[in-house]
Amino acid sequence: MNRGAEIKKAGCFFCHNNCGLLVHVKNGRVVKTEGNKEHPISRGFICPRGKNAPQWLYHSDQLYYPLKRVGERGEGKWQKISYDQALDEIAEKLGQLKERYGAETLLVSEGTYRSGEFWARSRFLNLFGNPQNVIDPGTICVLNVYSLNLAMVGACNFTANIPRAKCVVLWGVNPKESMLTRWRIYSTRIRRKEMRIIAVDPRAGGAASYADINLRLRPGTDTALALGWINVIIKEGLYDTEFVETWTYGFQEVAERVKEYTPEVVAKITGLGRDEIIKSARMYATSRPACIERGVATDHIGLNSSSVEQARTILRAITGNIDVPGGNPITYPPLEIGGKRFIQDSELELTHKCPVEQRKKQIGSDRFRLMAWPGWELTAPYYEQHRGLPHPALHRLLVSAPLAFRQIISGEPYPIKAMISWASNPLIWAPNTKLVQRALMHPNLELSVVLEYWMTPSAQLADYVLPAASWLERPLCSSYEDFFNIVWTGERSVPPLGERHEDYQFFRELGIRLGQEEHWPWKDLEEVIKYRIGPLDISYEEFVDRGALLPDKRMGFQKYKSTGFATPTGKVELYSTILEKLGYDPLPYYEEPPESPIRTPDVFKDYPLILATGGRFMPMFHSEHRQLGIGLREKHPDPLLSIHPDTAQRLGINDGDWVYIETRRGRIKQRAHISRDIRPDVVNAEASWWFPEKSGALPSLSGAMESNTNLLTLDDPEMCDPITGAWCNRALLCKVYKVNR
Ligand SMILES: Nc1nc2c(c(=O)[nH]1)N[C@H]1C(S)=C(S)[C@@H](COP(=O)(O)OP(=O)(O)OC[C@H]3O[C@@H](n4cnc5c(=O)[nH]c(N)nc54)[C@H](O)[C@@H]3O)O[C@H]1N2
Ligand SMILES: Nc1nc2c(c(=O)[nH]1)N[C@H]1C(S)=C(S)[C@@H](COP(=O)(O)OP(=O)(O)OC[C@H]3O[C@@H](n4cnc5c(=O)[nH]c(N)nc54)[C@H](O)[C@@H]3O)O[C@H]1N2
Ligand code: SF4
Ligand SMILES: [Mo]
Repeated sequence: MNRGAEIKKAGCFFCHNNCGLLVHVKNGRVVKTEGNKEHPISRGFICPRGKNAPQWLYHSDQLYYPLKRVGERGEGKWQKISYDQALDEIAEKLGQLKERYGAETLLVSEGTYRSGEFWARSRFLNLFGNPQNVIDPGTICVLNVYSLNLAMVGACNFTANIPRAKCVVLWGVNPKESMLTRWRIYSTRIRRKEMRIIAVDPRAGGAASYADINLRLRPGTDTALALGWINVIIKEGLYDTEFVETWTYGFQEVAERVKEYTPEVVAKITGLGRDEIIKSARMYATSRPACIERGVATDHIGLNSSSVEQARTILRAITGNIDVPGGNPITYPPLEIGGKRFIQDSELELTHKCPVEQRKKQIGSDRFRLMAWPGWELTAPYYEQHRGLPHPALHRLLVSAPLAFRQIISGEPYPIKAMISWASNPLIWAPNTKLVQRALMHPNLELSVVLEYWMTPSAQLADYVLPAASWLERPLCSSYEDFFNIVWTGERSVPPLGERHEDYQFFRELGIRLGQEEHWPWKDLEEVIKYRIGPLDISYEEFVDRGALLPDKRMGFQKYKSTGFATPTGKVELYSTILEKLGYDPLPYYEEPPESPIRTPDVFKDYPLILATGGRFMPMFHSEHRQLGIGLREKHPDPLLSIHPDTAQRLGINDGDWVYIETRRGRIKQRAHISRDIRPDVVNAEASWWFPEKSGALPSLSGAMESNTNLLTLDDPEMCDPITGAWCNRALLCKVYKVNR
């Protein structure tokens, strides 16, 4: 054992589970990690990523010092400079650009939930006068769903109460690979035969292999299925009349809308059998309580993506499964302990500081209006009245990435001259990699700053790369973007290595240099935490030690009975008056995917397979953990394309062959993984691949153009979801052929 080791109770941030880990520190070095059995949520769980944290932290490729570009962008020539010099130069340039082009000229790119400090980015931008020109995968990852939930239900309503559900619908989600701590609950309950599972997934593997009914629909046809279920439930009188009458708005309009979506019509659209549609609708509606566990798949289908969540919300409501144990709870802050309140993210953002006239300058706010200021302004009064808190900007306000990259290149309607990218690797996460590369290298972009752990392909194209302190080097305090009334906590294990700084400190120090000094009183996260727990009777040491702060009564259900729902009508708006005010159809409707055998038959002739990109797999988390020697890549060295044996045989492809996957937009290669789990007309390509072991300079960019599925995805703004701006990573058309060596 590690004699003499100190043990720190950290919160792991290698993924969204934030497991509590015990970090063994010897002579100032992290030597070992293990699960913390006392953690109130993760209860001792640890996965291979968490276990390999020491190899990760001390890997020779990690960035410990700021770098300034000396050659051309992408040439790979860097000079080591001090953190202060980097900040001075960045602040000076940013100040000049603001003066010349206005505060809206800055764009921020960020990654999906990598820390609890999004409020600091918001605060910086509000004080700077920027209308939250922020791109983030949230547009296609749950934040779109959250915004729809706020509009229709008045709170977050997408979490599923698995421990008490009698039936769970796994809707385009594979928690076996993507939500490991949750999967533990699933597997216990599945083993005990305590719940039924309906999987809505074109694949049969992973979690879907445990399903009682697996609806292997044609990709992208999810709205049709959901509307078909509503049709059956209403026609057969399987809905909760009392909840519908008392707590919903627009039931008659819904009943009218779904008339056309008969099981026969839906069977034709989805490729499912009429009887399995009826049977599954009955199973969901009659096994109360039942919940829907949503996944990211339906956020990735472009045009019709909002309609899926609208229809799912209707399903949850009419079956009486909203906010009941075993259903889909509604959750919202603040965290209250003993009548005292933790200071939430939204209270730290200073949204009122951004001049109101700047709001209309947010990129695309006149086009994709729900996740922009027009939508925010409509939901804010209800949120604020019900919670007694400012309405979060955080990720309620996002710019659809395809618009932002186009604007960098065109300079229209106004120039984007500066970009700060933190916890984000847009060459890998954003759609249309070629366009992203053009934008990142464009002379219009006069300042490009990246905050990272590694020299990623996106960092290779920056002017400054600043090293960030990881979860092992900073304390954890996350309200999970204010979705819930829980706060995740953890202790700092070691001081930041080299010249690494907390992302919080970057925004603070940049802000101070730009005249925001009075608004940044806390020098680091520890001071921030002390401020935020000020009203509670708890010390800093106790806070970081606990792993999570839970409210007095963790899950109080049906509070709406006394407060109503935080919507304009005070009810669940099946017919959304907010979407109507924004100029959208207030009800869901089905639309063919942008590329499909039916919408684009000519394309289908040349690209006869349906392509899904994504499909989470262990041990990787997005584009991370690809570095050799941290014990993870070795377990999954190559990108895999899942293909049905019959399709593979027809194409002369054997298991393990390198194959090209080509869409109208480009081609990449991956290794064939032959699997009966996939439909014969569908292939699934793993997302987020790059190869850190390959040369970082152009043209290679660490292999970012070789196997990265975003060379294939569809980002035409006309094909994005009109409400949120979500683009298409799934339900695309492709062809596959062998790489001849
Ligand atoms: N190991 C690991 N875990 C992760 C992540 C990671 O990178 N690695 N990422 C995290 C993040 S940010 C996210 S968003 C989550 C996502 O986690 P999940 O929601 O589980 O996402 P995926 O596994 O990409 O896709 C889920 C399922 O959607 C199916 N699918 C594909 N197309 C369609 C379709 O058109 N309709 C339907 N109904 N299903 C379809 C796929 O077959 C797949 O089984 O995972 C989180 N957890
Ligand atoms: N084709 C296709 N594209 C997809 C998807 C798909 O399924 N298919 N999935 C989409 C989804 S749902 C998501 S969420 C996105 C994921 O996209 P992102 O969340 O942007 O994930 P990464 O590309 O891994 O980039 C994260 C980067 O942040 C760095 N990092 C991690 N933590 C920190 C930190 O605390 N501070 C700083 N400064 N840096 C940090 C990591 O080293 C890494 O390089 O990808 C999206 N893109
Ligand atoms: S990476 Fe593993 S140990 Fe860390 S939070 Fe995620 S599941 Fe838990
Ligand atoms: Mo995501």
